[in-house]
Amino acid sequence: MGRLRLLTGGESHGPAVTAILEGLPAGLPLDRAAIDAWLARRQHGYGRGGRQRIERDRVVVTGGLRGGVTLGSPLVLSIANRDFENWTGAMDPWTVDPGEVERVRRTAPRPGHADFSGAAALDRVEDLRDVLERASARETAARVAAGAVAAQLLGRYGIAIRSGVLEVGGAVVSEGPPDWELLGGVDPESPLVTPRPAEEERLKEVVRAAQDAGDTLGGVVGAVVRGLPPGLGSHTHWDRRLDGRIAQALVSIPSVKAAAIGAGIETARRPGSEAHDPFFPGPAGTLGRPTNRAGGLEGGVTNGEDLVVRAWFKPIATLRRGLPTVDLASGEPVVSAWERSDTTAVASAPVIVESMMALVLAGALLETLGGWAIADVDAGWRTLTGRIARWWRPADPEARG
Ligand code: EPS
Repeated sequence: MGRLRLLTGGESHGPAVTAILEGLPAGLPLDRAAIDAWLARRQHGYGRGGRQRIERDRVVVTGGLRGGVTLGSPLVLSIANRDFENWTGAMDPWTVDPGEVERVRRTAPRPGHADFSGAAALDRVEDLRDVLERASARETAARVAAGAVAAQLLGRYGIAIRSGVLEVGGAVVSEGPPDWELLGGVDPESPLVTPRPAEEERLKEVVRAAQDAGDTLGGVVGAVVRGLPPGLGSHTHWDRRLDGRIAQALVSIPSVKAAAIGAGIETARRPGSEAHDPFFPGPAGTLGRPTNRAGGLEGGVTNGEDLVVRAWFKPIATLRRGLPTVDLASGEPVVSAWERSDTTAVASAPVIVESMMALVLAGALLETLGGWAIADVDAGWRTLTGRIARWWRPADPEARG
């Protein structure tokens, strides 16, 4: 993540999930309410299961912050799992009750989950619980807390992100890459967080039908970042290219199976004359572009246009109706187990996508600007924006510098 490093830890029904964000400058004021607001967005949405009625995600900071201002040391962010109190016998880090451990033991892997593959990797096939607890998408709460911090750093320089759900279970709200204006239509309180809240009854029907059938649904999420200066990332080496770093960050979100930048999917089917974005002289010597098919990145480097991404989520792997599997203890064919699960978690996904984007982009921005004291980062911003001022202006005129 460029200059930022993120570690997360914690199991779904353990005491907490935790993020450690390393590489932030000292002197950055943080807004706790804004972090909690992002955590609440992640809990929101039509189609979630019973777990979200138990959890009330709030950030607890145990390092790297003093009086609401970063110290430049690793920032340690935790979110308690309220459900842990129902799981202490099985999940306490030190003392477990063998009866409880046996009660929650799983030996039949759910197809599509990490149950089998993770247990094979860690030699835990006799109890898949050891794997599924960590593979749970509960871990994304830690990413969102860290992402909300990264977004506050970006916001200091007038860089903002919008996101929304574009499709649910094949029901399309908006085809193709989204743009800033489209995502301005998202109401974060609407049931499915799409850019067309008036159409969400139709989508809720689709989710309800899947729920009734004991099935699950995926979807497509889009995000747009406005205000990024040209020149973040690098064309010089494969692992410095920002497009590759963004793709890795997005596909690492549980359930994401594909990611696209700009009109990446659509342009593969078009001739070059309809795939690229011509330059033309803009006002006062700036560069203008009539289109943004590249989605804000060329050669793995930001080009000053809006950065546009989409992520495709597969349906949740825990189905009430189950899927055929094999009990690894007996070798017998069985149907995968279900206690509770989400029918779709796609409405919680936009803020997770924003978080991963914010982390990668804040890391890239810090890499370019340099400085470990916020005053030096601000000076780096002024130097960069001054150097490129002939052809690029910040979207937000209030942006520092
Ligand atoms: C998840 C299973 C469900 C989800 C969970 C992810 O939890 P449980 O097994 O406790 O019912 O609710 O997501 C969260 C807890 C969350 O906060 O997003 C899974 O197996 O990945």
